[in-house]
Amino acid sequence: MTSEGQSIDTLNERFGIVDAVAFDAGRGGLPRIVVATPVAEAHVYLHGAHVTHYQSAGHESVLFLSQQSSFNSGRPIRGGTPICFPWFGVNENMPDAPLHGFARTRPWQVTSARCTDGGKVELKFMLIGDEGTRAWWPHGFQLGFTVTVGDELTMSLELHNDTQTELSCEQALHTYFMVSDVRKVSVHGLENTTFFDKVDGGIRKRQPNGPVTFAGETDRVYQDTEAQCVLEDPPMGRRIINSKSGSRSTVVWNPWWKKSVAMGDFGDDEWPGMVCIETANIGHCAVALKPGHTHSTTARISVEKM
Ligand code: TA6
Repeated sequence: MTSEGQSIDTLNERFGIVDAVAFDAGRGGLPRIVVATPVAEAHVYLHGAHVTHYQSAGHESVLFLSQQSSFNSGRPIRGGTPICFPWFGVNENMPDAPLHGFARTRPWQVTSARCTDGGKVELKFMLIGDEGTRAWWPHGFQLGFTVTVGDELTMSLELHNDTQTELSCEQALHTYFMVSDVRKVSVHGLENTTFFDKVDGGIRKRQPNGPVTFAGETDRVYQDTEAQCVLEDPPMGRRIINSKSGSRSTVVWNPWWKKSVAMGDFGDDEWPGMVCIETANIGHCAVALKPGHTHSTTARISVEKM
């Protein structure tokens, strides 16, 4: 029995937890899970299994969500953590294919909701390859997604290859972080790392021995890195720590004003308030999965005061 197409009442009967987990009709009427405990709160839409909000007790909200975002089944939500799968960016072989793959615009099934140790809430979702996905990507697959909400936010993609052939795919947890002003923040952890600069023809460069700072549109794919990234935001008096496992690419992105104006689902003046740090596997760091094997890609997000 899947959760797809089930009513909000039925979802609450099956997966709701008093004083912790409730389903409601979110923006655009899309089914949404609201997690609210003394430790933290979060919102997750079944559309794309999309985490749109996370805030731990004693801290400000962590994720950016555009006020102009679409909330309908045909479009991705702009902000939070879109799941990019099974390709990242433009699909070179299919120019009319959806940017960043299909996972973020498919309805995911809820498979479990439970409270765990330390007042955490664990939510599990599943996306299984079907006729609709095979139209874009001719492979069977089972893609699990586990969200753990507590004093940290942990998101884990578990890709299982249930076919007889090797699978190769790209993926990203494309997280948008809320910041005071992109011109006043810095991202530490990528020092001396090779990256491909999508703002400069995709050419290969090397990060200097210093943090990433922002003085214009920034769109970089850092490769062969498993490093933890620390987003320092002095005006907000906080550090956001993005630790990861099962990921060898990290994307750093801010559209700046010109690209923001060109995006209909992103406010012209929203660009100073966000930075994407994306836990990914892209290009030569794509995932190659043998039959019967599983690959997990995990982002663990925490906040500390500066
Ligand atoms: O991750 C950075 C990026 O690839 C940018 O090039 C920009 O396209 C961004 O993703 C947003 O993609 P979207 O499909 O959400 O507009």
